[in-house]
Amino acid sequence: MTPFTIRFIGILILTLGLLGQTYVTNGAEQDSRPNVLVLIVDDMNDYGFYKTYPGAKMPYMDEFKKTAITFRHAYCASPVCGPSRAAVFSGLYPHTTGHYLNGSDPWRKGMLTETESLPELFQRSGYNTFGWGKIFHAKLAEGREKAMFLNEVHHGGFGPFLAEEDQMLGRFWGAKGWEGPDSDFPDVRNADAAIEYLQQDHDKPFFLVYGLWRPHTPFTAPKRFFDMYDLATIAFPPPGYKKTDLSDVPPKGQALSRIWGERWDETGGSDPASWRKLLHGYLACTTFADWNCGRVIEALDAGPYADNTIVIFWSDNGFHMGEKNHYEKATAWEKAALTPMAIRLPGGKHGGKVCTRPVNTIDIFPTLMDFCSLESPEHTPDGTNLMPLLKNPKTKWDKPAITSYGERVFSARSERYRYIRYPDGLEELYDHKNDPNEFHNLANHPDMQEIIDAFDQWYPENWAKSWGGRNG
Ligand SMILES: [Ca+2]
Ligand SMILES: [Ca+2]
Repeated sequence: MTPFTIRFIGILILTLGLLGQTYVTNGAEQDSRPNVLVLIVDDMNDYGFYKTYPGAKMPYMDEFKKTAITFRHAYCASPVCGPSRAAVFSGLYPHTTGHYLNGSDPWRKGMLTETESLPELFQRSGYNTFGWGKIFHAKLAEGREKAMFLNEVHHGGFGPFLAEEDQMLGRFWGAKGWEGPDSDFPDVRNADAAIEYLQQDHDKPFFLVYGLWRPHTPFTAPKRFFDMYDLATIAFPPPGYKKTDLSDVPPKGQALSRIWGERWDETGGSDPASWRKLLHGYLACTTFADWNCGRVIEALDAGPYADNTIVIFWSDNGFHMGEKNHYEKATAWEKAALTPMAIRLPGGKHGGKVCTRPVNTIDIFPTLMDFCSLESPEHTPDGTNLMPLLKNPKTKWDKPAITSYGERVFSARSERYRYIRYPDGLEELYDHKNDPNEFHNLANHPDMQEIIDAFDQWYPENWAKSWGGRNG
């Protein structure tokens, strides 16, 4: 090493040291903005969270709800993983971006390549950002993940997969308890990482995202979660199932219900034993996800950030387990659009309250912008700032929650009704006050025209051309 090199390194160390000092001092003295903990579950429907399925168990979230505002009518912008998450993290609807389907490559095609994401906005606004697990369900452009999260994100994946003899319809299906260690599950390892982060000292407020891979298929979880249910006595069929339900549904709706036709035909209505088994698996995976989220929340509560953190729990979409003769998501009905969602304010303000106003997970973006005093992004998010509802969950609210699945597959939910319009103009309308399972399509009832007209004003004028992708 030459004397020059030694001197240069010395100056570098000194400079970095001074920079570090300034940084910490500023952070400690000036920044009292709240931390943010985001918990995302994958494909979790209303069964356990909203108690629509008798006996579905979510003990940890039951406790959490006592300290949070539960949004009983929360809906996703898209009823599948990738587009739903793209909408939340960009604040833009699928009909704005053209990303309606899984596999549309939302972050590498079209306007989202140049749209600031929520984690990027947090980082630019002076937050530490930490992401772990399933977050986007889509590839990001080179360097983009680094611009979002300070850590190197560990994703994990859908595994572990069941042994071939236990699979049904391929490796993504099947239902059986896992005999190996808990650590075989990415959700467990990722929760551990989030817990560790919550116990560390941070020089700035943080934005932490923990994304789970369950209750998404394959339906496997540590065996003890399967043992919490008795296969022989679980409620069966699910309360929302009616064999002839599709008779009053327009052809496009019927087609969506058959998007994976053979899956339902082979292991559903014609094979109740397999259907029951899958239901058992879904319940077990729901309870497993509840446990993982609960561990992270308990760590938050036991650590230094308990009182200055906003916690947001949501699922990227709902899930059919036979309702409308369909498994999974990718429909315009309540079962796929409704998502568990609860927000705990620092200090647990309004804990235990239930907000019945229709909201959308896309509203998270503008809400956090306001709540955490973030910089303004260049784009204007489509969602609605939920601050009025966080201040008073009974605030008057006229806007319905919009969910779409493909160009002009429009669905909207008010507090009482769900309205659906397909590209050919055919419609469905359900009155949830009298028909919570959406059995009776009232769209052609003459008394309902006024209700339909009210929804019509929310029908988007422009529908971005689809970037394609795949069904499901
Ligand atoms: Ca999903
Ligand atoms: Ca029906």
